[in-house]
Amino acid sequence: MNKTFVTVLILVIIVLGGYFLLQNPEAQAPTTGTPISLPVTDQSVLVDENVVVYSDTGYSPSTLNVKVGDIVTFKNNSSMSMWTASAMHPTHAVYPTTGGCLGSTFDACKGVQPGDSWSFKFDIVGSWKYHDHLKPSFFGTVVVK
Ligand SMILES: [Cu+2]
Repeated sequence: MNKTFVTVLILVIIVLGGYFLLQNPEAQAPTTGTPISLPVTDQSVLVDENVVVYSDTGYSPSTLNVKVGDIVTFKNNSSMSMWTASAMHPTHAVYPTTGGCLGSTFDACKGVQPGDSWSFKFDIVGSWKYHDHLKPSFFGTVVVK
């Protein structure tokens, strides 16, 4: 009697254990077909950043290469105002567009405060020198190809 009870108990444990061993992997297996979406590199999101930083030591990089139609942002990280304008000081007439405040539209026409920036779109191929109208010893070049 006692031996039969123990045998039945062992059989029940084996059957239950087998049942859970078979059930658990099945329950944990992914059943829904939701694919893991990996981030896709979208080239159109990667906008070309053409930034020239103006600091208390001048413009950096001193020469920036861009493509025709690119916008260049002159960021004033210095402690003084920055008035970026086309060569030559003081007429600013080298960049061949008229209609700016002096000789060319490539002219901020005012002092840009520290922390602010000024942007200009280069539509003409060439090597365009510029300077800070308020501190003409600080200058640089934008090469447009
Ligand atoms: Cu000037």
